[in-house]
Amino acid sequence: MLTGCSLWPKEFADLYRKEGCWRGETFGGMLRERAKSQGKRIAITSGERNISYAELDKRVDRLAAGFQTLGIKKMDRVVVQLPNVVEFFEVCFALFRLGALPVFALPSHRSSEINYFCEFSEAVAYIIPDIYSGFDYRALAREAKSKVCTLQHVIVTGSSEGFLSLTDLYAEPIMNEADVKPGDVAFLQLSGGSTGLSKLIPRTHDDYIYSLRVSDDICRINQDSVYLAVLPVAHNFPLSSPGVLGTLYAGGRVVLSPGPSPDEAFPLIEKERVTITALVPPLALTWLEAIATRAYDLASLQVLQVGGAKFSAEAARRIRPAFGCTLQQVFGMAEGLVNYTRLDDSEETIVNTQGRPMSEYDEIRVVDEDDLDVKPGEVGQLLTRGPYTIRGYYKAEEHNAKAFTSDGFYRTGDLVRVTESGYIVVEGRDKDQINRGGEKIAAEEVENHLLAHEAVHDAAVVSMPDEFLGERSCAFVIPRHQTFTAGELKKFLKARGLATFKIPDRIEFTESFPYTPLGKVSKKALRQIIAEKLAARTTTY
Ligand code: AMP
Ligand code: DBH
Repeated sequence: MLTGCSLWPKEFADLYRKEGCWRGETFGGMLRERAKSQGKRIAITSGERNISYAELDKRVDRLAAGFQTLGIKKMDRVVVQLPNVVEFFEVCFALFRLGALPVFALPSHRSSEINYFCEFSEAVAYIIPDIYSGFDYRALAREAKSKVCTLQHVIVTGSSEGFLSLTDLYAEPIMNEADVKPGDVAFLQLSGGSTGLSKLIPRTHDDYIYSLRVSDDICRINQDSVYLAVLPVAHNFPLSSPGVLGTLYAGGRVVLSPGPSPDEAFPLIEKERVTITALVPPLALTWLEAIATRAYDLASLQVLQVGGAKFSAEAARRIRPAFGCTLQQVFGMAEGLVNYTRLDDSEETIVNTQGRPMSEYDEIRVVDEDDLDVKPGEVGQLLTRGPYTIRGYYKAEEHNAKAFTSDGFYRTGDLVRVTESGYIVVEGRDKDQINRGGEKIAAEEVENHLLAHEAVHDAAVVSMPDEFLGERSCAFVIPRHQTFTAGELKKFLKARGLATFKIPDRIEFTESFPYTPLGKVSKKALRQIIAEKLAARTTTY
């Protein structure tokens, strides 16, 4: 057992097993089984490369042997920061087979996040590309290596510059397999966070594979499905809802897109006869714009999933006419609960709701500030518990006491209402977070970085409305004395190694903050101030 994790109490674990949710599968075993039953079929397409299930299975064994030679063993944590490349899969499955735990960093994370993930998870290894999207990840590795004492290995795909090269690690497979149990934690996923830094989310083989199986069923993923990965695969949505892992679970084919733009994705949809893909709302808007002017044949596309942030009903309504396929709204979270609109739902349900829980064992409550159930149809905070929703973050006892109820419900921080037919409509948020087109920003994390500047007396980060991204971030800053510019402050944050998407889109200097009657900074009032300012600007011009 990984220490620092509170998993499900025995009576729930017993129930989920008895009901057949948890069937005792592991990721290592799943790939082995697919390689046996359909070894010749293609698992992953990347550029001109097609990798069969049998080949993937073999390469995973060889890489696991290489990792083992380095001393990587069961329960070791390994920060994996890879884009949509085949190596992502080989690395993850090799670690799964050893019972070592990938910690899923996103390609957009920088030293501030990476040092923290390595340090907090006491990672023994960090796996990166050499250069991706113009950024040299080896610089991040050099910093992490000098700061984090547990970090023994940096492994690079491509030119390794003195670090270990991933290619050199593939070795003769070792026959004795690690004793990986289905109830073991398989990896640590990231939460967007609402207080301080991102929390780490322990997901077990049992619970995650259950979520894949149900997702596959709802999204009708089978051997003939072709899933195009356009979002970064380490993100929970393209990873599991049903995403790349759900596709592999069903024996389908994953096609890796090097990027999310229509110019990269549309030709791939045509060429590879893609049947399903997943987007965040701003990307869906970009694709809607592009489709009118591009002459690609996208007729193979059956389902376009949109999730990660609220998709407006107006944009949702345009999907079917533009793409000739079914829109599926997906409202999920790396902590567990995923809601889907069903493929045969009415257009009104698909356009106007964020779906309903995928599993009959998902329990949901909508509550007021006193944790009392609101009346049916009223807005409240969504609480949830179930066979694939965690009972606690990794090594976060104090935070867990607040983030979960005493009877194990996760407080999502989402304000929702439930329709008469049991569908969820997301109405807002009761957590100190900005959802920038699907990328989550914990306000407190950015505020702490701002406060590290000697000239900043106080800082408060809030969301501001944005037509394209839904929300952008705005930092209200009270300067201490000397004058400095917003540009300088942004540069300061960048130099501190903060991921670019977390750098405030706008900085407002002010002399004081509005306060609530209880003496807390009123973020609601700040949101209103900036929203009004923006609205005034659009009406003036
Ligand atoms: P995380 O906990 O970091 O995985 O982020 C999950 C959060 O993203 C949810 O709690 C919601 O706040 C937000 N989210 C995900 N999908 C949707 C959606 N379809 N509509 C609105 N919000 C969403
Ligand atoms: O935003 C998310 O985290 C998310 C969205 C859709 C998610 O984790 C998921 C589906 O599984």
